Amino acid sequence: MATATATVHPNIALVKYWGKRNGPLNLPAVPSLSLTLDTFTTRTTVTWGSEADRAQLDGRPATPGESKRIFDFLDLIDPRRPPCAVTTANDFPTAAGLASSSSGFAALAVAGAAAAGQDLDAQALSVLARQGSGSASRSLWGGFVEWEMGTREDGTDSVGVPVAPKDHWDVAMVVAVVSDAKKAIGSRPAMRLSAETSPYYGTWVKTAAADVEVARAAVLNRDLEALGRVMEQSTHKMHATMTTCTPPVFYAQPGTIACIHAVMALRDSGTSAWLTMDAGPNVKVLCAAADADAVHAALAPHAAVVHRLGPGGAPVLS
Ligand code: 2P0
Repeated sequence: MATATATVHPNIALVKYWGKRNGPLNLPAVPSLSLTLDTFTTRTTVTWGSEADRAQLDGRPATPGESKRIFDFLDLIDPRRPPCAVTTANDFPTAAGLASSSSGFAALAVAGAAAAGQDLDAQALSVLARQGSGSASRSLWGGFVEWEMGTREDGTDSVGVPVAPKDHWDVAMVVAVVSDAKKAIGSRPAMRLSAETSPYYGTWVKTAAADVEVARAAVLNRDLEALGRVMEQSTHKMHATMTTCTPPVFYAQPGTIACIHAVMALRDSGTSAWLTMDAGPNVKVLCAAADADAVHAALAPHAAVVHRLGPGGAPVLS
C-alpha cells in the first residue's frame, strides 16, 4: 500500500478549448492556451490498496457518478489496480466555471501515478490527465501553457506544452464570482450541443489555431493588449457557439453583463483590462499586477466575491 498527495492549481484558458474530435479520449477539436493560477488549489490523496474503492469529495462521500469518473480514471493508470481510496478537496467553489476539473484531474493523475509507483514525467501525466478532463492537460505546469491538439488517433501527441513560467510576466487574473450556484448544463454536453447544432461551430474550429499563435507570441512579448484582444475574441466566439445552439446554452447572469460593461469602461478610461468567461457566469479579468486593485474595485459592486490571483506554479507532490 502506498499513499501520495498532490496539490495542483487550476488553470484558466486564455484561448479556449471547446469541442472534441474524439469523445472517449478527450481529443480536442482546437488547440488552447492557458494561465495557471496561484492561491486556488485542489489537494488530492490517493491510497493504492484499500479494502474497497472509496472516494471523498470536499468532505462528503462521492456520488456514484463522481466515483465512476474517478475510478475509471485510476483504471487508466493500471487496469489491474487494487481497490483505492481517494480524498480530494478544492479550496474554491466547485462547478462554477472556476476550472475545478482542470486541477481535479491533474491532481488525480499526479497523486494516482505516484501512489501506483509509476514515475511519469509531466508530459506523460498531461496525456493521462487529459483523458479525465481536457483542461487538466494544461495544469501540469505553472505559468502559461499550450495544449497542442495533436494529430495521432491514440492521443499520445495531444498534450500540454509549457510556454512561459509563472515569473515571466507580472500579470493578475481578477475573478468576479457572480454566482457559485451549480450550473444548469455541464461543459461536456454543452460542447457536444455546440458541435451538433451551432451554425458558428465550423468557424470557431477554423479560427482557433490562429488565435493560439497570436496569444503565444503576445505572451512571449509580454504584449497585454495583443493577448487581451485575442483572449476576449476567443471567449466571445466560444459563447457565440453556445447561444446559437438549439436549445441555446446561456451562462451569463445579470452580474456577468454588469462586469463586462465595467471592464469596457475601465478600458475607455485607460486601464488595460481584458475579460474571459468559461462555462459559467463568472468573469475573469487579465490585467497588469499594478492595475489589479483598480480592476477589483470596478468589479466589486457587481459580484458576490472578487478574488485577486496571479500566475501559479506546477503541481507539488508530497
Ligand atoms: C477551457 N472549458 O479551455 C474550456 C473553456 C470551459 C470553457 O475546458 O469534457 O471540464 O472534461 O474535456 O475540461 C471545461 O471543460 O471538459 C473547459 P472535458 P472540461 O478551459
